[in-house]
Amino acid sequence: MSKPKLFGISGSRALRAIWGIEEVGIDYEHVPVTFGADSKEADYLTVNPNGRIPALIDGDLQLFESMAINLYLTRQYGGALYPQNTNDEATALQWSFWGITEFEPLQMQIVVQKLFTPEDRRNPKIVEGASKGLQRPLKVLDAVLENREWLIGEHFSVADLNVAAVMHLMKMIDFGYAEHSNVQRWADACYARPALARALAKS
Ligand SMILES: N[C@@H](CCC(=O)N[C@@H](CS)C(=O)NCC(=O)O)C(=O)O
Repeated sequence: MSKPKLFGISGSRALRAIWGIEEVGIDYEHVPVTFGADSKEADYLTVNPNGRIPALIDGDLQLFESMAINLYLTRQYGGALYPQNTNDEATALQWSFWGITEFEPLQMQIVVQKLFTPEDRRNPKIVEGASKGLQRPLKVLDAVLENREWLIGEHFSVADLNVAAVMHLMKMIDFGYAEHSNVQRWADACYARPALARALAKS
């Protein structure tokens, strides 16, 4: 069988899945499709009809959505990165959905303002509102991490991977977690993982 193919450049949400595949440590082909014109080409649209990155092909499986890709990769190849019982598996799903529903939309408002909007057209109220809104999920995460190092069990798992991967964009806008020291400690530990460094080194 041919190697799994992972589509998408690291300077995008595809980083989440490149980090995931680097964590599981399998041999794979990286196809650096950008989120511009090449993600709208006919060939790529047969892989991800949404015209977005990342996407994965592994044997007969074609998959889009970064959280789903990481859940699949860790279940299939990740050993202890994937929860070993139904309760922990449900918790990993919970955190993955939480990341992209409770955190990402607010985070993206700030990212769009700070990274993609010319300075003279930025609206500080949007950044202020989203930053305030983020305090709610951050408080939740901080409380959960109060007496534990990782989101599930005693070691880094796909739950940490998916949530930290979603939150990774906050690093690019220097959004710190000063009031949420448990989040800061956990984020520092996640972002120190060699697999992330390898993922960031990809085009
Ligand atoms: N929910 C998707 C989001 C993917 C996504 O929006 N990717 C962006 C790059 S950061 C993209 O491909 N944008 C191209 C477009 O929207 O046309 C996931 O997590 O995989």
